[in-house]
Amino acid sequence: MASILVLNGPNLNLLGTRQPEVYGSVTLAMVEDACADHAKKLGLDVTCLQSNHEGALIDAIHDAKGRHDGIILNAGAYTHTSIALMDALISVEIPSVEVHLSNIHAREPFRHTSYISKAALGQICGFGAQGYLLALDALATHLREAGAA
Ligand code: DHK
Repeated sequence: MASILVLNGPNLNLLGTRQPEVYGSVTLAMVEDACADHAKKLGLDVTCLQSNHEGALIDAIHDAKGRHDGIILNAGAYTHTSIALMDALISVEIPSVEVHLSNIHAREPFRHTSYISKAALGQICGFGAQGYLLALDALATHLREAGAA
């Protein structure tokens, strides 16, 4: 069974209470439960991790090599700043989908740039927590077409 790492970055542990008008009222635990349910329907295994620390996120991406077949990453604000996270994703060569709850392109200009996009298969943003499930669908299709699932 193909395995997917769902990785969330800084401040996403505060989902549910953090600016609900922007990020919604769903908690991270609810997002992770929904990912587990949806993955089961798709025949995928998921592991969920969240960290507020850039180095811990990089370590998680390195550790994913040989363990996970795909990565779903919401890097939070590191999306817009972290060349190191981009390099980590490129280095491990694991197919990745970038997710954001909010539509980053409709927000402040500094959120329009994503280093993660340069390393990801694609980006899903603006659909709230549903974005993670759409990312699972995208990865399931990608892995099936690549013969990896
Ligand atoms: C989450 C964050 O924490 C922000 O820093 C990004 C992203 C957007 C989101 O929409 O999920 O700019």
